[in-house]
Amino acid sequence: MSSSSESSSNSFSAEKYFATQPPPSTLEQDVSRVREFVDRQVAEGRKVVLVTSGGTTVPLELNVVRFLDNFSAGTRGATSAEYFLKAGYAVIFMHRQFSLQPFSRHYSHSTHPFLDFLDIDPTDTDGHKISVTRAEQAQLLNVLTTYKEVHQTGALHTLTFVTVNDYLWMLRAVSKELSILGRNSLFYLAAAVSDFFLPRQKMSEHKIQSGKGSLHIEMDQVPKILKPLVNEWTREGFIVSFKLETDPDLLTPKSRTALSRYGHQVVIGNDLHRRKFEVLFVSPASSSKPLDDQRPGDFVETWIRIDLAKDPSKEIEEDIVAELVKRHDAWIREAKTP
Ligand code: 9Z3
Repeated sequence: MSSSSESSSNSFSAEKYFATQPPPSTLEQDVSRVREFVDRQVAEGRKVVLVTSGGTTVPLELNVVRFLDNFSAGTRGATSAEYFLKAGYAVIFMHRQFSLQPFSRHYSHSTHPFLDFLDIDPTDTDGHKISVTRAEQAQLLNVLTTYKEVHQTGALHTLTFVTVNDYLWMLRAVSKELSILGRNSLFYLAAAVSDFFLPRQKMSEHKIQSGKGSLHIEMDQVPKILKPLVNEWTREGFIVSFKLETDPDLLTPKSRTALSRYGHQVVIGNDLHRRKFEVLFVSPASSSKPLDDQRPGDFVETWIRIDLAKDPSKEIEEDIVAELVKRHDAWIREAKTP
């Protein structure tokens, strides 16, 4: 597969993208449910966070057999969603189908399969009595109690995407719905989104055949969606994007570049191998300076670190969310100050 990552000839503007790529078939239905959810939160005076989570796919065929995927189990998004709920936010959890979700993530089939901690009572001759092993009871009770409370209060709404096309259309539609909340909305963009895609017009209808030996596919660049998100779709939302790198030397400069380019509130840089115990917050030192004229000193940079050796059950998302809630509250207060 060949691609030229720096080529601009194959980059789509957001406008061109939405004019040429079809929306997912369930979009209208999804959006009307989001609208109802948001209206309820407005009536109840809750702040709303959109959490995106998991990786997007890029199908190579219309009748899709093969696709390109982006790395993400959905841990960051699902864990953060729980801490936002705890902080009193209503959460729209927009996630990759089958990736981790709030609450059920504690019982992932690969790391903590629930069948392993269920017991069948041997004294029950019908074999109908099932119980939870003693060691698991406290945690399950805890998770289940919060899960039930969240469902009762209606503070969590879930949306599903698979492809990068689903993701882009949904993000645009949901962000427009959130604009009614003004500064009371927060965007937490933790999904791992493909930088490249294959436009529908270039896709093979049927499964690509292997008879010709090697495979060469030229992909186009996915539009930089943060730009219209910040400038058009939601002018007042507090926007937090994530930057994922594998080369530690690139983390700080790339996070700064993302912030300067789009002019939003926070970029959280994370290294693939260190993301569970350290992240870098980058935000503008001054919002008044022209974005294309910023230097390293124009950024405020803060590392959040946790010590997993000391406290293995600590989740860095707890500290990330606590910091963001503080900053979001300050952002809301700032608008109220004459
Ligand atoms: C992230 O960087 C997330 O923190 C992770 C979370 C994907 C690393 P897990 O779900 O992993 O806990 O397994 N997300 C953003 C990745 C991304 O695609 N960012 C774009 C980029 O780096 C900018 S929007 O260019």
